[in-house]
Amino acid sequence: MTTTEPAPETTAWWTSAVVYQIYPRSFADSNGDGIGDLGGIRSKLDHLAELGVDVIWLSPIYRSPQADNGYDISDYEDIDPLFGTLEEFDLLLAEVHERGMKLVMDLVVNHTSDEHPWFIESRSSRDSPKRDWYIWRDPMEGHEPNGWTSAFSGPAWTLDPATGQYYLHLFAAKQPDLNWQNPEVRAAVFAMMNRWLDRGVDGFRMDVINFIAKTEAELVGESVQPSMGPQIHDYLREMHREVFAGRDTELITVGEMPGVTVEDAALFTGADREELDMVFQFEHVGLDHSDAGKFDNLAFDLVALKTSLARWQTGLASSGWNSLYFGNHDQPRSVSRFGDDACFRYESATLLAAILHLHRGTPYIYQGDEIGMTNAGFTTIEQYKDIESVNHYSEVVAGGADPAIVLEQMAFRSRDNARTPVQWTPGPQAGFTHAEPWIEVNLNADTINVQTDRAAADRSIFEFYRGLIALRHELAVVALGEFALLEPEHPTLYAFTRTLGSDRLLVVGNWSSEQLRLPQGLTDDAGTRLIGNYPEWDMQTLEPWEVRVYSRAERSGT
Ligand code: TEU
Ligand code: CA
Repeated sequence: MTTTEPAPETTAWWTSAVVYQIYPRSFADSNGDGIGDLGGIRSKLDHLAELGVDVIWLSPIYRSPQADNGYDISDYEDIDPLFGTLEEFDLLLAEVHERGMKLVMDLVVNHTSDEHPWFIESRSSRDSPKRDWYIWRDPMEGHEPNGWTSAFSGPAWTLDPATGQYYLHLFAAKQPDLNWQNPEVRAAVFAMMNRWLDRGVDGFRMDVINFIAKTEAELVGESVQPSMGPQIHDYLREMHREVFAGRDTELITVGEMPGVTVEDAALFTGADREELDMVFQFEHVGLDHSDAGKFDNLAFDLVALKTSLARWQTGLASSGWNSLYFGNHDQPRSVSRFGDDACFRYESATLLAAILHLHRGTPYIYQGDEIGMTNAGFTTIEQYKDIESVNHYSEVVAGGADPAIVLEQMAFRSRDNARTPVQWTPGPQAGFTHAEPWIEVNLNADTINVQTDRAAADRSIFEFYRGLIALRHELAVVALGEFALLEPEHPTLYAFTRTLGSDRLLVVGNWSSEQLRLPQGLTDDAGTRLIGNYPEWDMQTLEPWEVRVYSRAERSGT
């Protein structure tokens, strides 16, 4: 493809769209049981419309025993009563559409719950017609068939005593993996997806979708995992044919893919390949810990982060598309992880937002990031609810680890950091619920909440996000401009340009809590400042966590 001919991706609506992720159980509780629900989401739609987001992605709301907060589904066709009903879902969908937004569902089809009727039938006997819908193996000399490990500690195989075979679960034992080699499984999943699209949903975020094709063992850090089989491309193309064909231009599809390389991603997202619109990659969120120890905290290195993101920008420049995120329900809060949430919370939260949103790709905002919510601050094991954290603690403490050290690591790394209730107002339970919340509200809720942030005239993180989203909607260069990293070796400066025809944006950010002298000439001829997080600025210096976006297009600064 030549550079004069725009890639097909560049005409897609989602190049100028921003997605907002809702983790329903922690968003807003409408019926006073301490758990967020559809009524809560409906009551906050104006907050999201005012922010300006184009798409809402809901983490799973299907019927589920909630062993992994809904990522263990026992009925794909119904809403969990914790969250509401199908009727209420239809109301929510209509209200989202009325406001000009789209709604994306989480699709968790690498595995089901062990309480799904498919699995209940599959485990009932070796001759069950659904036996082959899951992955069953004979014991190997009285043990697990191989050394694959579960992401939530322990082996990835559990013995079913009644039938004497092991079933595979890459996550919890309550999350058995479906066998995608079986065409009946694929047909059942595609039919279910079609029913949701017919109901009016606008696409899917696909949970660990690269795990559906499994081949032989591969060592990932200290844990042994199956490697991604080549059939993955066939499965995704079949899905495209069976589900998306004919309506894909209105939809958005994003595949979550731990371990995916940029070369793989170019294949998954190349427009002519008819697989996915974009993928969530993990390279940039894996730099500060090792695969072996998800809970180890390595020193943060900005050069490594810039190098990684720049490689993805370049790797998907001519074909394919990036999704952009610094946080989600599985990651620590971005301002606590990458910024300075103690001394420069407003500045570092807005810098992170500007840098992320000005890369080329579709940005994802995780709930609460638009007001700079921070890590949970938990200090006892009883405060944690996440299966990954709780299992990890038991496993390593049983193995002799010092509980105080494990808790310290978890305070930085646990998924629960991002799962505390959204802080709406000062006062009891931060306005999230009238009851006891399912997980504790952060102690800083009286100062960090939506009401207080939105009222903070010049220092509202929400307002800053609003400005960034508006820029993406207004300026083609934000959506499509070519990316070039500047000063790649600088340890604290994050600088890059975006260029489209004669329009050029320059982004300069100080990723540190110290003043920074800009390299000579960097901002000469930069043009007008479009957006920034300090009310006044000096051409040659960046204040702690200061970020500025300059434009050479004819447009007045704000
Ligand atoms: O996560 C997949 C994943 O690889 C990790 O990010 C995961 O959170 C964990 O750290 C594994 O070590 C997806 C979902 O986003 C996550 O919430 C689910 O728990 C998981 O799949 C299983 O469905
Ligand atoms: Ca509720």
